[in-house]
Amino acid sequence: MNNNATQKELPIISQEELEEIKKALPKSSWGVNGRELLFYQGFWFSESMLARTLSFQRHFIARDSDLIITGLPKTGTTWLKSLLHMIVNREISPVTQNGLLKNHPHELVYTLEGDIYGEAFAYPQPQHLDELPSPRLLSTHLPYAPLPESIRTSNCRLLYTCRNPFDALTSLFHFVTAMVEKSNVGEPPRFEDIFESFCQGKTPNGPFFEHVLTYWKMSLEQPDKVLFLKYEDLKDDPVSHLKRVAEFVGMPFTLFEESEGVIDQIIEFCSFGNIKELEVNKTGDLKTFFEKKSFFRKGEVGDWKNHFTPAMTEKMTELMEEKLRGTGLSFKLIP
Ligand code: PPS
Repeated sequence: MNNNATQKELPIISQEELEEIKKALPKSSWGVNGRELLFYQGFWFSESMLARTLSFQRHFIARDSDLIITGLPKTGTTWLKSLLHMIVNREISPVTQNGLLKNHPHELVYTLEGDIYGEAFAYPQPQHLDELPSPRLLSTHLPYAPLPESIRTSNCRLLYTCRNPFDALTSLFHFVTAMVEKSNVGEPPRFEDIFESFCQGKTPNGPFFEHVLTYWKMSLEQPDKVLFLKYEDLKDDPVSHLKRVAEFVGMPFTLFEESEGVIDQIIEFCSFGNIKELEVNKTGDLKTFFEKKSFFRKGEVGDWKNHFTPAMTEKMTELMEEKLRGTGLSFKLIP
């Protein structure tokens, strides 16, 4: 892959073409005010995310040096963005002056199909990507198979974050509820409706287990290409996992840094309690429809216990056992 390759030419995608593509796709509601998801390349996307995804697929050119965070929504993306930003920039901006003091993590690590491509540009235009210095820190919620070809074939590295499905679903429910309340359009969703959709695989970028398992498999087959991280592991043993991340991106901590406490400083700075309380994350919006604070809710393992009925617990447990059987993957459900 040519490391100097640049964005493919605009225009992104025409409305006409999009309508043609949409017509041919299966559709389903998912318990949020009758909003529809469309089934594209084996996964479910909202209408606006489909348009952005198509643009992203067609136009993005990866650099070998790119570091791309991937994962389903609500599985620890914001946390990993913070940690990765600090690991990569630790020489030029130490903890006391780091970029997270003045920027929300999503403003430092762009979500490709959310911030860069599509109709509602909030931050940079696609050309801006070419101006970012290497290594570029980027992110996407896309499953593995629909990723732009250059991501799959270049030497860029993927850091996958996942979380147990019980907490991921609970977090998604609260996030969507906050979005509906902010927009003042329609009724807030019901937990039981989102639960049923989730079990049927119908949530944005779902099916959940298929998303997780393709990256899991890739991480076993190509460990230099895909690093697989679990939210619960990061909570349990942040030091080891921070070291894994730093090694994976080719910037291991030196013994001197370890003895100076750099790892602990990064963990502490990015801890839920600290980062949630930063002024920059407490007020204002990201684009127009997300409140910055909605990306920091409880930050715990096991909050699902406050939402699941015994019947839901049984159903999700059975589904998880069925999907993960023989894969070697398991999740921790309580702290
Ligand atoms: S998004 O919209 O996909 O970017 O959301 P994502 O960041 O993947 O997930 C949001 C959940 O992660 C929690 N969070 C954190 N946990 C621990 N430490 C830190 N620093 C942190 N930052 C965000 C956030 O609170 C959401 O989980 P819930 O369970 O809803 O609290």
